[in-house]
Amino acid sequence: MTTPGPDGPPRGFRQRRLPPGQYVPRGWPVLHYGRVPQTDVGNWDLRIFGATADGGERVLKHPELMELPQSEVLADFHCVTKFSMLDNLWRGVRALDLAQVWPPHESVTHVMIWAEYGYSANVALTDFLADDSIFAYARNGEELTAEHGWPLRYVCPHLYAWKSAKWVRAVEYLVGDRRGFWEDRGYHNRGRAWDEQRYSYQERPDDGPPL
Ligand SMILES: Nc1nc2c(c(=O)[nH]1)N[C@H]1C(S)=C(S)[C@@H](COP(=O)(O)O)O[C@H]1N2
Ligand SMILES: [Mo]
Repeated sequence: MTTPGPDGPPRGFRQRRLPPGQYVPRGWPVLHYGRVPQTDVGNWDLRIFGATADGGERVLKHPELMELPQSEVLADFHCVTKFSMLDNLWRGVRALDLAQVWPPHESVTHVMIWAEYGYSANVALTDFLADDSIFAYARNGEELTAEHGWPLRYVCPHLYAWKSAKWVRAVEYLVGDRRGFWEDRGYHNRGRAWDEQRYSYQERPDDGPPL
């Protein structure tokens, strides 16, 4: 992030801190495919499955999730449809902390984030374990609303926001890459915002599994 000078931000500050092609809208848009689920946290759980280190599967109820180390991540958020939200203070459980308690097998290369209604997004293990990768339940001191992903959404700010799945229900450790919902429907498999990896036609052979 650019640091403001002693007299405030230099000219063009807004422009220069945004990845190419992005703009800052008024307000926080709500964007997703399908309906907003109604969640009863009493019946909610988060499943960790696939290639776990010990081969087992874990199901965490909401209180168990809240017992994990809590963190905050300050980051911008970039949608591929070009809006960016600046300075979001996400609060939740970092993916790294989750992976420390329920580690992936050493052969794991990617992670699939699963959400309600079968929405999914794949991320490379290196992106999943990055410092800014967090399972969030609050933003800027306020609990997320249902339309923004409550009770739990994933956020990986350096990747386009379709990877930041709302209403997360499971984490699947993968021993090879597999495309998620949008990665299968025209968006870039990796989706790094600063490299403007928007569409699958931009992919090079090593960016993802063949379409
Ligand atoms: N479960 C789910 N999560 C999702 C989506 C979706 O369709 N379903 N859309 C993604 C897209 S494209 C964006 S830009 C962000 C938008 O998050 P917001 O509505 O909180 O701004 O959610 C992401 N997470
Ligand atoms: Mo998006």
